[in-house]
Amino acid sequence: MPRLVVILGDQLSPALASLQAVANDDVILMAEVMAEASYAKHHSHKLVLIFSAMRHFADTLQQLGHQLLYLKFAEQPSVFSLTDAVAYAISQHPELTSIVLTECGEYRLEQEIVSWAQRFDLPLEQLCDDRFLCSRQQFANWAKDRQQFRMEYFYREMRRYSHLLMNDKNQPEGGKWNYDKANRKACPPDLVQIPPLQFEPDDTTREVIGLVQQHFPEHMGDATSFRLAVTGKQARQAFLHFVEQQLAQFGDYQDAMLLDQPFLFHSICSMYLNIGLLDVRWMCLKVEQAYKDGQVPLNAAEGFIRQLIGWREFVRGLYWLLMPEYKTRNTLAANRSMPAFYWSGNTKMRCMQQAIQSTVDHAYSHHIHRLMVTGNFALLAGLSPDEVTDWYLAVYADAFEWVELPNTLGMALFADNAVLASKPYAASGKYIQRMSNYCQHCPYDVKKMHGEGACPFNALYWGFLDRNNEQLRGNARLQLAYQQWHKKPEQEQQAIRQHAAQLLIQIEHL
Ligand code: DLZ
Ligand code: SF4
Repeated sequence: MPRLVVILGDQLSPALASLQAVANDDVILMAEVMAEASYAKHHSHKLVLIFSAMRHFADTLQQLGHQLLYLKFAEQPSVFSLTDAVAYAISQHPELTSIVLTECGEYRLEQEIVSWAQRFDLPLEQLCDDRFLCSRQQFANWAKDRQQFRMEYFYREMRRYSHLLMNDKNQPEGGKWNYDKANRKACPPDLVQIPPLQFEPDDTTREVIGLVQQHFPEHMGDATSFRLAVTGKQARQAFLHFVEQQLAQFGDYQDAMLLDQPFLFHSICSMYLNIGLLDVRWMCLKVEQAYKDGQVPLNAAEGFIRQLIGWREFVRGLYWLLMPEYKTRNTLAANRSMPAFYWSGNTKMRCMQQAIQSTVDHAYSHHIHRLMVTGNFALLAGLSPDEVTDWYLAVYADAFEWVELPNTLGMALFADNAVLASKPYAASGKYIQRMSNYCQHCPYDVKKMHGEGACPFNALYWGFLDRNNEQLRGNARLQLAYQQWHKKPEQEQQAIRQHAAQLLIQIEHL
């Protein structure tokens, strides 16, 4: 009974559930299609990464002797979407009796996939994606009787379940579950940083770079500067390089930012993990081993493992639990259009310019750039969650909706009615000054609240609290901030309000 086994562009894992049971007469389908390449205006590096990694993965499947139908981009004029690709495969192989795939990562695509059974009149089997530690069903069980979903409690369960960084008595290594407070040091500008591994494009990648330049010339980034890993082997090399060279410092400096240092001590491996080139359990075991061998401190190992088995699994669980309604939320009724500089980096605000420039150059910026610079600005300025979430989904090579939407809509924009975060991550310029050296290189004055040359983050921060007073003043974690606001003389408050309003009028020119 030959089956059609569909492998998606973010399912490039040899251990994928649907590949485990492939029989000799099954046909594996992989397709580079316009619909997936254009539902967001993906960064050109993201397109090169996915297409090149798909082609390399297909080569491996072929070498293993599988029967593979691989459709290159624009090769078949009738194939625009994955549905068209399935139709084409069935027309070429009328002997196929069913369709199998591992559950996909986005609600949008899952809706399309479930329509295949009826459309093609074939049974459709969707397998659980066991590349995640926690299945959708397990998460739903965990969430069932809870009033509030807090990552910390979920994370503790995942630590017990995986037994990562747990001692013989099933207690957390070092006595504490979470060393978050030891992850927030500012980084001295002269600390030596070893950059992530880069890979020269091979013939396959060069061909894909040409394709992306030809078909997606308007998309962000210069495809010719692409130097990412495109195979599992390269991705593992890149990750081990991180563990050996950077992880020890990652613990202290994971929230730090430095001028012209887009990577600092971050692994940039989320983009490999999210398309299946790396395995989350293998990564965590390597990090745990580095700690056990005394190569990295506990705050580094725990901080890294928390991101993977805590945060990453938690946001995926919430996404599937709350979609599709989740995407429509806009708790603070924010509706301002995004200024054009989000696409170019052309702004005088040094912190924004740095975060956006590394996005343009590398389809990457690290979590504090995303949360506390570009995300914080979007929150303070009341930018439309629809537009902002589209931007994040498009410009980051690691962005798929299951991970991007909760991080942006919930964490950065506080638009999800406090499901993900218990308070908005709103901050004035002071936070950015503390965690970076950007303010020393900025024409704005971080100490000034209003008037000529004042740091825009300051007035926008107070303006945000003032504007959302009705909704936010009851939040226990904002009491101190509101007390500070109310302590300001009326005249000062008025000057800040006026400056904030002026900034929003001139937003395109900041
Ligand atoms: C993101 C992406 C892109 C750009 N292109 C393809 C493609 O051509 N073929 C494919 O199978 N998958 C692609 N993907 C990944 C899918 O969009 C992905 O499976 C969904 O985003 C769900 O996570
Ligand atoms: Fe950003 Fe304000 Fe600092 Fe300039 S002064 S870098 S705008 S926080």
